[in-house]
Amino acid sequence: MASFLPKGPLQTIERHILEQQKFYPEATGTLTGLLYDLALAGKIISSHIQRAGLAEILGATGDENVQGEEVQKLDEFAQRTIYRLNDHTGRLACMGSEEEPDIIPIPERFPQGKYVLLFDPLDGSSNIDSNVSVGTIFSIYRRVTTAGPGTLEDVLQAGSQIVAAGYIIYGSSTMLVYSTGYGVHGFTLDPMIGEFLLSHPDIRIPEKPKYYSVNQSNEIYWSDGVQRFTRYVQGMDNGFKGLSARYIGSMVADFHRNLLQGGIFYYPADLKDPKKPSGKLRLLYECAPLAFVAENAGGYASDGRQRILDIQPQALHQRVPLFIGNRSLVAKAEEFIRTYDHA
Ligand code: AHM
Ligand code: MG
Repeated sequence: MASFLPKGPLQTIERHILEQQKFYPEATGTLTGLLYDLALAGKIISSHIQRAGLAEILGATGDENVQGEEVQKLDEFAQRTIYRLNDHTGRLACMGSEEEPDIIPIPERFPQGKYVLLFDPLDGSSNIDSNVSVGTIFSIYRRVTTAGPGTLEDVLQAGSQIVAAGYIIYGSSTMLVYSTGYGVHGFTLDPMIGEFLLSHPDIRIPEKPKYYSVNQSNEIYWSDGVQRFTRYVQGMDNGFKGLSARYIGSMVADFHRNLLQGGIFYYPADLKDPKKPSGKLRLLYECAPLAFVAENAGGYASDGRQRILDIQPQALHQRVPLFIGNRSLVAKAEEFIRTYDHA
């Protein structure tokens, strides 16, 4: 297999993260280390995902695979990997994960740090059995309390307070995309050398959108405004050339495609479904981190009425409707909702 080598100077993720540090004169290197450990988690999870089909076969007789390791569900594996790389470093005050009901404390025997890490270890994991792309989503905040173990207050912060956020997509190749507020940068994992190399510097969402991405089977449950907006993106409204539909059902993959190609992803509220009155996606673990990435690439994210990054979370697993992608399209969704839906 040939190694993936971009033309021009090679830039590893480590070097890139270090260079980004110059934007923060007060930086101590803690955030740099934290991001680097997330990249490492991405490599470990990626290699495990690639063997997922085999692990199933090799582990078929019992609970152990051929290496004598316990065969785990991949999302549990991803959860444990991220936790164990970050519990002892002294960088974090606490963590929060989509897989855990409560905040995850740092064990008392380890030093408490100044950051908070929130993550969805393996978003879209129900797709794994069909070999469809999945992803890890992360965001980092500064703690707001001053000392001791992190608290709920440290975790329930609006997305506007995010210090860094991004995702790792496990697709036909593995990519890490992140922002610290100075552009959005994408790295592709070269499996031959085990390094993330800069392949997509300074990603901007193209002005001209191509795709709309939504689970349209839910349409009967959407508000009038959202249904009319959908007609609009399909081009059934004067003056707008319709977009093509693409829906993977794995948000990181849907978001990533639209980030590179232009478009909008949305998961609206389901008005008649008591299980999803605010949609499906979680503000802290899914919506806010990707909203931060979208805005830093020139896009925008809204719940249909307000900027996602301005929402003050009330609960760890709070769900919100999400419209994310090209700024003009998300603003259009807000306009339809304002015009046709009564608050
Ligand atoms: P998960 O966190 O349980 O994996 O669910 C989130 C996923 C997103 O990746 C995706 O956009 C959405 O659920 C798909 O939901 P649906 O099957 O309702 O279209
Ligand atoms: Mg998820």
